[in-house]
Amino acid sequence: MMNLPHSISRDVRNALATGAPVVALESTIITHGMPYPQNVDTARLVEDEVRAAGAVPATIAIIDGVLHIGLSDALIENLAQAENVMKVSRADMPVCMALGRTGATTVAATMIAAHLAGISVFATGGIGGVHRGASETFDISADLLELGQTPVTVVAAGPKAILDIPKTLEVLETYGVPVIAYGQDALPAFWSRDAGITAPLRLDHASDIAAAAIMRAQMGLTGGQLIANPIPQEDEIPRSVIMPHVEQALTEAAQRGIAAKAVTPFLLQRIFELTEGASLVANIALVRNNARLAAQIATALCD
Ligand code: PSU
Repeated sequence: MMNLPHSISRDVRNALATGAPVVALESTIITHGMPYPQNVDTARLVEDEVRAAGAVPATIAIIDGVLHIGLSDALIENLAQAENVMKVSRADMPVCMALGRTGATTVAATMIAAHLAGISVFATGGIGGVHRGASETFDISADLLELGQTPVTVVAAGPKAILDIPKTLEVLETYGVPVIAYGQDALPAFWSRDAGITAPLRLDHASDIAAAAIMRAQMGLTGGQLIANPIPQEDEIPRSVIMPHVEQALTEAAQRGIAAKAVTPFLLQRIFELTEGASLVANIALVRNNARLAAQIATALCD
């Protein structure tokens, strides 16, 4: 980290130096996942959730080639309104930094940055995964491979319902990633609490999730953990309601030839329109809920 162009905010630096809990937060959700101004409002609310739960938030992004661990309010506001921000994953992160460009970090890139900075817990909305039709397109998010190799516990609300969820679980199993449902047997699916599939693992306490991460490190195993935290009951959109909109958005994406990095942002935007904004309300609620659990896990790790 020392030799990289980077900037660690004072709060985050102090917390890391004193062994206080820190939670990493991503920035693609700000630039490519939500419209302005809900994106900046959400980024602030999520940071507030982390602080209220007793941890320090570290929102991560690349600004003019500098890897920022912890963004000031002004930088978050600028990023939320900026245009032509790169969506940066493992493949493009060094290019973005070497050329002095601005990039929002996906789950994969945020895990890399968090690990470089010594942060081991990260909260997001949903991870990328195996897209429908992947047997033809080979569209599998780099997030999955990153989970298989970088030791960060990622708290998400389960794979997004736009994905092929059974295939996403298969790939995670192949990469040796524990997929742990929090507090229930069913795997949650982002906007809904139940993907209709039982999760491979279940844990009910943040302290157990922390203990599993520590055991993993002690065994010298690479890779992280995926915690699938169900959206709160009062905020969920049941599968029967969201799935017709998901199917319609997927059909439109195929008709328009949307591919690669553009797929997830396109689908999220179309589902937002088709649900008349309800998908965004649920998305905001689930990210906040994930931030709370991540702060509890980070605190348990410090204990
Ligand atoms: N969670 C959200 N909204 C998002 C994302 C996650 O609530 O926009 C982003 C994450 O940054 C994740 C990315 O890494 O979507 C997945 O993109 P892809 O499918 O292209 O790998």
